[in-house]
Amino acid sequence: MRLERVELLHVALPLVTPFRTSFGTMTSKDTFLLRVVTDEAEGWSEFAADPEPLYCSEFVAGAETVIRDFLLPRVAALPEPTTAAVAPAMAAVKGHELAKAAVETALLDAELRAYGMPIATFLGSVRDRVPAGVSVGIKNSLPELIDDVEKYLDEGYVRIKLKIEPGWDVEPVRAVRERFGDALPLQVDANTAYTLADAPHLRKLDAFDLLLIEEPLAENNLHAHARLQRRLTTPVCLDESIHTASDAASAIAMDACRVINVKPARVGGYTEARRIHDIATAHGVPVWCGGMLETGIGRAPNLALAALPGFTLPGDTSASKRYFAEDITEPFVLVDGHLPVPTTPGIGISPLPDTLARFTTSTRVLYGGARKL
Ligand code: OSB
Ligand code: MG
Repeated sequence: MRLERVELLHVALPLVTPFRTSFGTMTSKDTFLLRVVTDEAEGWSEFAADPEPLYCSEFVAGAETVIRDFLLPRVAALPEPTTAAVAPAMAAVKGHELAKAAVETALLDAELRAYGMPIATFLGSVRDRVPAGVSVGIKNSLPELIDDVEKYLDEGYVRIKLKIEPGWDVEPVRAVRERFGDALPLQVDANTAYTLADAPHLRKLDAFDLLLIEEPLAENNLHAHARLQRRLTTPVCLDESIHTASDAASAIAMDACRVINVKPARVGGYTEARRIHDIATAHGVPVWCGGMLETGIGRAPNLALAALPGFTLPGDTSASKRYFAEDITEPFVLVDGHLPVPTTPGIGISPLPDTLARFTTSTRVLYGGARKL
């Protein structure tokens, strides 16, 4: 397989409803897709972060520079840009996991298309559909929250995640438990909004039998998360703090978490995500697949990952209409609380050309000939 060309397409898709977290409010998904062209097939991927570095340190304009100036030259220097060779070639560049994931995934898509192999087969997926959870943002009032949760449960979602922050934590959890009962699979995500001094307050959540509390403390502070876990019965789950399989091994060894949110983008791509699944599963630590409000391009391969045997908790892999009135791919539709695992070669989906064109705000050639897009 020979790399001929890499194109970057900026896209902006309005969200059906603003999504508020402890780090900010998103009203649209503004990011870029990568399209790689090889002599054998083309491949697609989506950069998972946002224009501003509020969830993580990476951001759209920075990733574009990193990919163009540091990652693609290393990949282009390979005799063949196979999935096995790409991550090692990029390893000298520190960090930038989300940018690396975009490069690796587009090339993986091209390679698997050339083989005629679906990503689910490549990863070792064992299910043909995965249960869908939904992440519910911070609201202005409890009645508004209850209405939203009710709507999602009516649609069939099998697990609810509430975004929390100081001032919006125990009361919303109590309200949802009181209205929907103790059997509802329920979890919370703080996106680093608390400190260890909040441990006595966070302990109040133990009364509500939550599946987990996600990333309560500062990113990368495994020690603090381990100290918090000792004081909670609710399992601590890490998201932002896990960038590599090595981080996962350390966190598990320190009892800094009892569950891991695996976002392939956050850990540099699907090969590292698979390693984290393997390490966690060997230790009896459940994993689940998180999300970044991706379009169908990012969502399709996430569904394949979520079908691995160690993904025993429902993911934030929601249906397309939870995010967008119109997606740039065929939409993923909830059936009986589940989404289907894609079965066509590669990541299992392609952009719809006309729709993509409507949502594309600009394009660039990052590598290869300057043929008009
Ligand atoms: O922390 O899991 C998170 C969305 C954007 C950035 C970070 C997070 C989220 C979500 C929603 O919780 C996940 C999704 O539905 O895609
Ligand atoms: Mg999270």
